[in-house]
Amino acid sequence: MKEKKDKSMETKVIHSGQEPDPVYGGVSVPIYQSSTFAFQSVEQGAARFAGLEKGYIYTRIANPTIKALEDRVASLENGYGGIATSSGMAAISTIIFGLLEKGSHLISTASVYGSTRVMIENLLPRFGISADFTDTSNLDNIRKLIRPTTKILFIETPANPTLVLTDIAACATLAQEENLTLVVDNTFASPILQNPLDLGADIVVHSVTKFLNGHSDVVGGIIIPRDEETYQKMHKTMTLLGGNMDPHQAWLVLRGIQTLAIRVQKSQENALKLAQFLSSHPKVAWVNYPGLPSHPQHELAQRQMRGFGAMICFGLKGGYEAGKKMINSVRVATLAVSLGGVESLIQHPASMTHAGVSQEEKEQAGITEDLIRLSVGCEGYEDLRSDLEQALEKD
Ligand code: LCS
Repeated sequence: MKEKKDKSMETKVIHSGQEPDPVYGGVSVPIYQSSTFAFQSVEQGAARFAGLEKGYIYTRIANPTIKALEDRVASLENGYGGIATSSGMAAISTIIFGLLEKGSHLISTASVYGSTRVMIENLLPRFGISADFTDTSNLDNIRKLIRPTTKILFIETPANPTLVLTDIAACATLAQEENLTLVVDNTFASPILQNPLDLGADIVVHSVTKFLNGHSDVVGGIIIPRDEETYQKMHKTMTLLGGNMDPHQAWLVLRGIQTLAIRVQKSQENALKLAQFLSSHPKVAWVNYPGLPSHPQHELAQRQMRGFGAMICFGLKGGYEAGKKMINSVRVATLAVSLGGVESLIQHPASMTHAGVSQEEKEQAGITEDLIRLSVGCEGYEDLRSDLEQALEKD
């Protein structure tokens, strides 16, 4: 891989992991759409399996197109390497099944993506693994839950959908003291705005479906461990569980990532202005956006992020009923789940992305009935603002 360590993010998103194709010189990474790779001899095949000779064997284990993506994201996150997966959920489950065993305990941010919570709560007990969810923005909440069997501290910051932040460096210190593996879901920030490994985390995970790919046309995930030992463990677990990415999927994400820096820049500029617009609107009851001084952890956002991101959540004075009318009336933003694409998306987490989480747990996590989540895209600001304005008038 070309050495890009000293380069800016804007350069790394374009070049890291990518060399002109050694066969024909193609500037774009070729799609090696092959499930298997020929050996020149029995001896060579055996040497590759034994790890004595470098080279590809089988795409579930490794593939050149997927490797280019893994190297690029590892470079953006300053990690040892990357393990690309079929989805963000495949990445999260690989981490959990790779690190935990019967009797293990996990602590997680309460406001995490709905399926992350449902998976941890519903699947893990069948394997003798238990979990507690808490507001990880307060370190004392975490401390109180640590048991001798606690192995993972899983945090999502900014959190889906509440945009509550957790102090990554403080969690890293705690994790080190207590011998926990700190896993950070960095999907909402993207590596452009936040690098958890630099703040002491052990593993970063992304749903590449979101900002990394950025075009709402691919589902995928990636795991970036900080050290080689964890990388090897995660890679082995992924190949055994079988949640690998596909080469064509990897190629689309490689292409999407090349504009990550400029997309994030544009969408967060839009988001800050929209958050300010919503805050001053008479029908809006509250707005949560890390870039507003009113955000409870605005100071932490300035400290641990390089920008405030493109996600906003807010509630209307008329509550859920008013919110429903508003969401049904937007015309530029699209009513859909997911986030981080070039197009703005709006949704209602309590009945959509977090519908599987119980009422009591939603309340504990701050996922209120009136909460509307807006993923701000790269459209013209005035178009987005006037669209929200006309939709708010429908209430
Ligand atoms: N982590 C976060 C923070 C997410 O928001 C999601 C998906 C995942 C992991 C899982 O990734 P996937 O398997 O979907 O690639 N979040 C979604 C959301 O908020 N709306 O639709 C999906």
